[in-house]
Amino acid sequence: MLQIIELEGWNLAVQAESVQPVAGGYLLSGAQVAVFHDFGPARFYRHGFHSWSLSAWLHPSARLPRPVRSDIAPQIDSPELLAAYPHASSGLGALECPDGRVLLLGALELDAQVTNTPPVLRGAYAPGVTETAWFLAFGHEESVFFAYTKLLAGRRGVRGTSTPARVWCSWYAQYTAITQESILAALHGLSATDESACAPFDVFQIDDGWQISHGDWVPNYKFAGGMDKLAMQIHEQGFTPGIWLAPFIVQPKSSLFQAHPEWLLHDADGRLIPAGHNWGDWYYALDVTHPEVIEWLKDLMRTVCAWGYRYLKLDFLFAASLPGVRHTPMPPEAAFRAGLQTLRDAADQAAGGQAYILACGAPVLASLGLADGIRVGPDVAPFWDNDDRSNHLHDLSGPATLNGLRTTLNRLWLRPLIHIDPDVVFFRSRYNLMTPEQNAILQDMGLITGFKATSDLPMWLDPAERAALDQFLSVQPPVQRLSRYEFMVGERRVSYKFLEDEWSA
Ligand code: 9PG
Repeated sequence: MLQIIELEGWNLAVQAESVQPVAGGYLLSGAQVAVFHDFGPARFYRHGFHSWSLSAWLHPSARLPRPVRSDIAPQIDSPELLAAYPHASSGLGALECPDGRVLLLGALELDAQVTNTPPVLRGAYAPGVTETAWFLAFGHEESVFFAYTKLLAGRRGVRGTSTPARVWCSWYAQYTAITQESILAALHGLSATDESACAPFDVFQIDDGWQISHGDWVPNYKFAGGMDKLAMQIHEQGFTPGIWLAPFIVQPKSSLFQAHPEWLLHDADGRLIPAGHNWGDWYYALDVTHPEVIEWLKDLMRTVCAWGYRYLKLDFLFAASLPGVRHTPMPPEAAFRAGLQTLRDAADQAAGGQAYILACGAPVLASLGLADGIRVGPDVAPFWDNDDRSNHLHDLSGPATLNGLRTTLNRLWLRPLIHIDPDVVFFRSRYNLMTPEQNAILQDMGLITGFKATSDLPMWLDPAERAALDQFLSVQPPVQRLSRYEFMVGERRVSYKFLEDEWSA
């Protein structure tokens, strides 16, 4: 049916199976819906598929070429969205009409995309999706996004309502070069019993570099003392032990890859589908609907929980959603969510409900209600931009503080549903190429999201930097959003206006 809706002077024609007014907007149904508007050229809110995928308000004149490297497409965004980049959006999309108010079209079920083809905003569910509800709202930006979160909360659930833990994470200091000794040195440098203690952290998290390979989640030669002993030592220093895993991906060098090629996602011709390229090789994805894979995943959760880890950073999770032939056929986000549900249930059971799951590289809307926290942007880095990736390869998902801030800022609306992790901030000037202003604006994002993490090695910080870190961790100033790009953080006005109308003509 086609229904005409008049919204305070603006005309919309809505094509859907049904259109029904609800609080704050309309409920639509239909595998395909279309909203015809008379806004003229309008900014478009594009929401990326997973943690690292570009989310931004795009000016109608924005020239944003498609990322060059199609071979690593799933690591950047969903392959379907990249086909219509950047005017296709994951789950929801929005337009800013000339008076500044916002029209939002948001899916209430998984596996949907919204595309901007002026003067039409289209919503489409993936083939095979049978529940096809949408929310359409018009009004002040913050209120329409908030109304959408309320409906998502009812459908998918809410986690992460408490104050997020303060996390020390090993990644952004030593990357994969961590050793048992370097981890212990950092631990003792941070611990409360140390004279020069600076750090009221809650979680001490070991990142990538401890395992033999992605697939063989056993400690490598650098962690010969065992991960259980390390968890005990972390616990003894008063921190919750945290560990990084990428449970859905498999490297060719792993024994898992050799032993169970049939567990990996293949295309219809039986060829392996690469999930991406990192650590110097291609990596592949598990079919998380395969009964033996499900058992293996449960076992992995039992193992790390039995070692004593309670904060689980589960990374590269998008891999479960690749298009491919599955043991049990299902659309991409549904497959991912089934895999995350397996991990959630197994971790809850093994840790008596005390496991915290931070989803990373994860389909965002499909993680709601299952993960406690989610990374909402690409990796930050001790540098501002990533010229090769951003400007030459047109890929805005690469590690760079600018990329992290941009996508995080455009996902702040998710906060009522889940802890949103903007990634770490830096207090060190050592091994840091950012200006004091760039550092400060990144630190402010930690305060705005309330998710506070750093990787700075305690011995890298001078006394003033230690004091600044201590202040950051101990004091939460009130935060008020003044506009899309401006905030009051305590008494300070903080502006991210440099993110407004990037790439416009
Ligand atoms: C460990 C890291 C850290 C980090 C995660 C994830 O597109 N890329 O090239 C790309 C590289 C690294 C990456 C994400 C994307 O980092 O976000 O916090 O845990 O893995 O390997």
